[in-house]
Amino acid sequence: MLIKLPKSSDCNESDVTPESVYFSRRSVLGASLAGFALGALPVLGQAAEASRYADVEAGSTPGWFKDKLGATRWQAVTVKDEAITPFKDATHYNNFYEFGPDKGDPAANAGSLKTEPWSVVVHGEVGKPGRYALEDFVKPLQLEERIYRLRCVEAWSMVIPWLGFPLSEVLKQVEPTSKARYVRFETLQDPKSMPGQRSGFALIDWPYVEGLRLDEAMNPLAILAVGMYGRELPNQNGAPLRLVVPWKYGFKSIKSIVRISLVAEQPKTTWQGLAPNEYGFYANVNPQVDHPRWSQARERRLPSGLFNPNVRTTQMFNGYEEEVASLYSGLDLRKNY
Ligand SMILES: Nc1nc2c(c(=O)[nH]1)N[C@H]1C(S)=C(S)[C@@H](COP(=O)(O)O)O[C@H]1N2
Ligand SMILES: [Mo]
Repeated sequence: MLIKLPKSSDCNESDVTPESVYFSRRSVLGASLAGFALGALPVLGQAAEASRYADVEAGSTPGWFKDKLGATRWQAVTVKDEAITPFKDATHYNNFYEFGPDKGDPAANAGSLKTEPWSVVVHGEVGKPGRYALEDFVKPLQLEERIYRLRCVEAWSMVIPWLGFPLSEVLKQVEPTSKARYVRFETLQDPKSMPGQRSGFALIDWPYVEGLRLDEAMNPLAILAVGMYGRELPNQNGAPLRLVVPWKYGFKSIKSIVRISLVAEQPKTTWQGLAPNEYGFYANVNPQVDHPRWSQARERRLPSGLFNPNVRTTQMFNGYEEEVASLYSGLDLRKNY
């Protein structure tokens, strides 16, 4: 599969001090990245690549992940001239309400999540339904590094180097039937290991549910991630398997997935169900359509502090307009927020 790296993915703003991490990567790959096609990318050694992420804590690295990591296609998609968010921020400023409502709760509490063994049920309008052990689920897939902006609906953002594979590859393998029009995802429900599910936080009707239209799910930018920063996913970031949809607000990128269903009707999703006037099914990043309680025109890019809030302009579709705008031609994005 060949994905072109469109120019609009690149951000040319130079108002952010690049992290040392970012510079060392650039010096490895040099200028040869400009305008490349995926297939032309050099495959670098695992050690060289992983060492770029100097501030990353070692994980437990399950065996199936180690096997995959060696053949990773590094930098399959990247953002130009934007610093990668430090690992510490990406793993200590989280939304994962199953582990509590505050940004620090997931890092403090997600250690109780047991991610091995893990299985994923694929069912509904598919030719090949089944329950797959995670290691079997990932076996036919090649890991790719995708460096994406993540824009939360709360108006903060990060740049995260994910490791994952295109969702389309998984969907093709399970053979959606002609009735399949949407994909529905479900997070693990386990009040024993997820304290937020015991307290019934914010009236969420667990499990957390998200969904995409099938054509959105087939877009090459939509991935299922199993890692970040050259290692497996930390629990607080949605281990062992999460969705990443970079042109949509972060709440679409559902964590710790146990069920993927191909369905005919638009799924009822968690945040839309909680506050339908504030959170829509589409949730495309759109600086022109404000949240009822705050503007979406700008965002705080982490790390962001009192003296340097690091504010930047929010881009249409989070900077992925060229790749995804055609999915929404003829759709009123004000009504379908
Ligand atoms: N299961 C589940 N998935 C979730 C959430 C959640 O609370 N539960 N929060 C979402 C929100 S609001 C955001 S912004 C992202 C945050 O991902 P990160 O913590 O890895 O940055 O995860 C999303 N996925
Ligand atoms: Mo979010």
